[in-house]
Amino acid sequence: MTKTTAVINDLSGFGKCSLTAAIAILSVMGIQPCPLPTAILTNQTGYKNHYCYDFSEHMNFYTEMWLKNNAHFDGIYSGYIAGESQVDFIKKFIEVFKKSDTKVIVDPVMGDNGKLYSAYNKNTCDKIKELAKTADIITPNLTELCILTGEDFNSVMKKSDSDFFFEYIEEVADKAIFHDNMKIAVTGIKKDGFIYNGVFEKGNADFLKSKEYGSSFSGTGDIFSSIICGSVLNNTTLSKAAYNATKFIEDVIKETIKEPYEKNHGIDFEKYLYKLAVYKE
Ligand code: PXL
Repeated sequence: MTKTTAVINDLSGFGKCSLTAAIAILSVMGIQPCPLPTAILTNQTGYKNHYCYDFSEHMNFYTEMWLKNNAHFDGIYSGYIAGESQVDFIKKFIEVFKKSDTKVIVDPVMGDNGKLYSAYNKNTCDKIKELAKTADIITPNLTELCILTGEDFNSVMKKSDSDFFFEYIEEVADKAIFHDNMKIAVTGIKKDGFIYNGVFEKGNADFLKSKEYGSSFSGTGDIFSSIICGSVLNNTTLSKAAYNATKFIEDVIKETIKEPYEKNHGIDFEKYLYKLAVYKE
């Protein structure tokens, strides 16, 4: 039977992020995404202008109706939220729907490049940390890892020239392994002109290298987390999943920048989704 995952994330008209990325990627990987929107936006918030419709007041109906309809989820995967109260909602949703065979993947979306996204503040971040503690897998970028562990992003980046940078990142990541069975995949670790994603679990760390193409594109974190979610539900190890996600994103960025691009629009992943397909003739 096709596996299902609840996907708690926003729906943005432009930006190729959040639900737009998750629905496409999980579907091609043979997983049924069940979207639960946190907000509906004209476009992601990095553009000069955006309008956001906060979906909070409708979200309880999903829990209520899905419970009445006996919904079962193999995965619960959360991402961008429109406000603090939604974190409590997600925690409750997990309490209601997490069964012994359900994997919880929390992408603790909060910011990038050392800065918080416009809809986030310290309180939201504190709450997201509590949510992250309930996950089996979290997928922060380096900025979000710093927020989760109380490190200062700029101080961490100052160490990136050191030969011991990866050992240092491992120490930081260890602090975000909030319970024994938790695994972390960290994106956007920049060193010496390359960009690395790291996979960490108790006593084990692995870094996956890719070329850095200069620009930070909208939605790549969501593409990464969605591939992790789909892979893990397909019983792939986290290291292999992170390797595949890193390679996919690197390949797509390489194609995207062959033509004029705008980083807010995201990357041209649609044409390459077939590479993630579980069923190939
Ligand atoms: O990709 C992260 C993200 C998701 N959703 C919205 C965003 C962002 C990042 O800016 O604005 C609406």
